[in-house]
Amino acid sequence: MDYQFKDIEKKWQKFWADNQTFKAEDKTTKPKYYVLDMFPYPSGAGLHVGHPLGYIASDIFSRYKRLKGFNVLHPMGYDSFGLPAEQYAIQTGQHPAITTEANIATYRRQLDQIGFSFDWSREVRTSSPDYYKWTQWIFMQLFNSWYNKDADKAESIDKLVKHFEQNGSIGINAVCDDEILSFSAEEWKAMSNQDQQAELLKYRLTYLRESTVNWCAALGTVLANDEVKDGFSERGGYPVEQKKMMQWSMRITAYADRLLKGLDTIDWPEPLKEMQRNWIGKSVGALVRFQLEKETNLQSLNTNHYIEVFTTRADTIFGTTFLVLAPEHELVTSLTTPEQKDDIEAYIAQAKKKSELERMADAKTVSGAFTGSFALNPINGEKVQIWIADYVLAGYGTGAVMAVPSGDQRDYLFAKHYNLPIIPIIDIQKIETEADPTKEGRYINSGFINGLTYKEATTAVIAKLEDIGAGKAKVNFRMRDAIFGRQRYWGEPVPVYFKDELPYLIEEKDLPLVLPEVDKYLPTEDGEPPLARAKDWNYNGFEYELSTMPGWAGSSWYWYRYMDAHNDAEFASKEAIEYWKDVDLYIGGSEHATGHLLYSRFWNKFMKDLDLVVEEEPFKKLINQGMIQGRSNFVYRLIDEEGRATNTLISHGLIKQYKTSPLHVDVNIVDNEVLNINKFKEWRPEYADAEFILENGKYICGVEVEKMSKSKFNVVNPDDLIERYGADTLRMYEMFLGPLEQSKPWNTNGIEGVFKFLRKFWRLFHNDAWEFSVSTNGPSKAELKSLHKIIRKVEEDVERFSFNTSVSSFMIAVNELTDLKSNNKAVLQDLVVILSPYAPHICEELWTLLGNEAGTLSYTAFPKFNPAYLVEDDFAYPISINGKTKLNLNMPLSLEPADIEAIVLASADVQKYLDNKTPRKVIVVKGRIVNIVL
Ligand code: ANZ
Repeated sequence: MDYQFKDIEKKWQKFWADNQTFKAEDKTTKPKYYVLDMFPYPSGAGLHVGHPLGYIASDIFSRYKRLKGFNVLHPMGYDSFGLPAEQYAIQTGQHPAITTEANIATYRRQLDQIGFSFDWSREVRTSSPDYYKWTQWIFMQLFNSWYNKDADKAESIDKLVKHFEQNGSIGINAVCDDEILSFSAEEWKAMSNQDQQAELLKYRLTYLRESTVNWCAALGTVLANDEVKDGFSERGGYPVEQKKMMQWSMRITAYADRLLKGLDTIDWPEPLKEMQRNWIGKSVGALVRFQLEKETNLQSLNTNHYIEVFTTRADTIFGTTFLVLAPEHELVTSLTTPEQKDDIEAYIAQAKKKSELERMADAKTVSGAFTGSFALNPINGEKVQIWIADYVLAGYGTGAVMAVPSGDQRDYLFAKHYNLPIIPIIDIQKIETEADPTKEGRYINSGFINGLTYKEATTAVIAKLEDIGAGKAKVNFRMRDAIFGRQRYWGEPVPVYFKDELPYLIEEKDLPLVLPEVDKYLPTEDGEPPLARAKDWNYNGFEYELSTMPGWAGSSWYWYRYMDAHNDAEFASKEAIEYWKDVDLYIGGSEHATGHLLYSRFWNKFMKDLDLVVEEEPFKKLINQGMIQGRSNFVYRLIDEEGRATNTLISHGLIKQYKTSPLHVDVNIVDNEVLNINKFKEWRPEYADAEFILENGKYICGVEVEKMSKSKFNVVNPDDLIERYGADTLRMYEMFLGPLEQSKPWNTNGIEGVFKFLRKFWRLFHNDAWEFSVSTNGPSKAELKSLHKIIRKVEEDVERFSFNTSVSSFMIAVNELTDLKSNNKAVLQDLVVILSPYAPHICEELWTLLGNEAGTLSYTAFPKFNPAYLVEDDFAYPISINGKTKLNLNMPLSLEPADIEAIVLASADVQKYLDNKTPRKVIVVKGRIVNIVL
């Protein structure tokens, strides 16, 4: 029978499902291997050909590892809370659970069609209560923990309370809020429960704090930085304000150093690690206190008679000519003199409209306002002006900087603009004239550090500051605590209720806290989140938290759930965690570099601290698959004299001769750049009577590579390709497109070649009448050579994730075997196993046809490579006479020189050249050459 991919693929997909072929074992002596894909958000649009790229690669790897004797865990699930379903719910009133369910069904159908070897028995959905019960449970553990810097790990809050009861706050070295109280054990015990709880909240790893957020009143919600553009919401264009709001946060900053160090222990792409390093942004510097000048209105300042700045360049302190505070800095009001009040207030109002991102990005336009007050440089006593400007961020360092116009570009621009002094502090001339061979630059105008290098100066200044009590060394991180709440409906409810305005956890036995029903998915009229609409929703009369968890909550631990997906007593059993440990290979898109991958590492480290998991890092090796770009096709409309596009279309090769305007055309009605004219006419009513100027009787379309998107009509749906060519062809073709990590355009044109290859492969097992026919004779050397070449190649390729290169090697192997007219059973059976990770359906079918007992080849052994078969047996010896090569003679490589000499001299062909002369000498170099000297 010819290659009937449709029947074959259906049959095997059903077999795998019915037999749970890919169910990973929980107890086995086999070594484990965990291959994870980033699970998808099930959107309404379904999969396009770009989505499965990473899944195909991970599937090949999983299947390969099974053949190599590993117990492979290769699960799949859905990150099913999120915005699109909610947005759709708002528009249509349809419950997001219903949309989500329907989308998941589409995804599942599409994934099944591609023949993935997922263990579906472990499927997870972040939006299902039996899953988010554990997301809520982990939140509770975070709430019940604090970060002990001395132990460098999270510990239980009970332990902290015990310490407070015995020793008060002395001896606690925690990552916590800035404004914590100092108290003795007695004072602690004397506090009301309310006050104690308020104090503990400053230590908890998840906590409520007033944070600055992008608040969009019209949408009734907080927006992420990338949802705000120029002070307006990206969606709807409503004004967005910087607003202080009580928000749940996660104290990820406690883990900054460990998140940084851990990067050195994992096998991830270097650019991705670098992005995380930048995001964490470790800065080694110093805190420096500038006393306020006496005239300043000190009464309203309480205790802070100084401004503290964070600097990474303490060495530049002699160049400080003014201070700049963030407009939100707490001292701004008290520092502002009556004369400057109007200026300062106007400036603050304007700064409020900009998001933090814009403030940082906007380096060219300088703006600020003078407070009217002065401070004193602690090192040289110089009096400097105090300004506010929005380039200083409230949330970084201390929210105040010492401005050094001769050292910092922004300070320089600012000084120029407002005519503030600039003091040069580095001897530039010396560097330029080679007088300073170190090229480091030495200090001038800098008192006791004059003549020192950067390193020496930094150390000297910090030592001096510490000496006079005006500063100290300080490491700062750019990373902030992560906001952990959204004022939206379709997310995990936070398992917290409020009593006397303080948050308390609900009891563990009351988990999951299920998302309540609401009449609408919008905020209430007075701006409360949608959960406020829920009727009779309270915890024994106390109000629940009304915000829900952010999108990243459910995805920050999901790989553990797959280890033990149906456990309702624990998020996963100890046993399962100890066996599976961590993810060996994680494949997904690079867009998650600093979000998901950072939060997951954070939660993992936290869970490790609590001994809930065993590994410090969750994902040992990570690969980012490249993007599949779209390949757009264009038709060209003729432009008439009045400049209007007409309904006459010019073929691409002829457009130089006309004035035309390009138009995207659906790639699905273009075959190898040739437009299907009839389908085009049917495509849109306005083209029904289009006319065409053709080349060689065809309309040729133009091509461009762009993002794959609906609006560009270049989306290729895997369903259509599977329908035409089958999943095995699609799988191999996606790999054939190029290296996995590289972005590349989709080009359907080559798929035919891959399909033909699979048919040719099928043909090897069949005679001319398409009857299955293999021979059981001993394989020839040539057959074994072809086979062992491909065994070695595929093994090497797959181990280094180079999937595209194996595809071409398979083609070569099949061509060689076809040329050899091979139908040797032993050889072909091994080939079936080697190819099966790439094209599993056809291989399973052939495996069965080869007479293997009904069942799957998934757990058979990958053929063993034998180098002996690759050793060349014969060698075409070049035979030269007096140093000139005359001919080649084939001889076995095993022959010794004496035998070779005998054969050569006996050869009639050689005799012709000898002219009946007796050679004076015959030189034989085994395996290289024979030279006859006459
Ligand atoms: C004086 C100085 C002189 C600085 C010089 C730089 C160069 P990183 O490396 O990112 O940590 N800075 C401190 N807090 C800031 C804030 N809240 N908003 C904006 N800028 C702030 O950068 C630290 C440097 O950025 C600090 O060192 C400070 O300027 C500025 F030649 O102090 B520097």
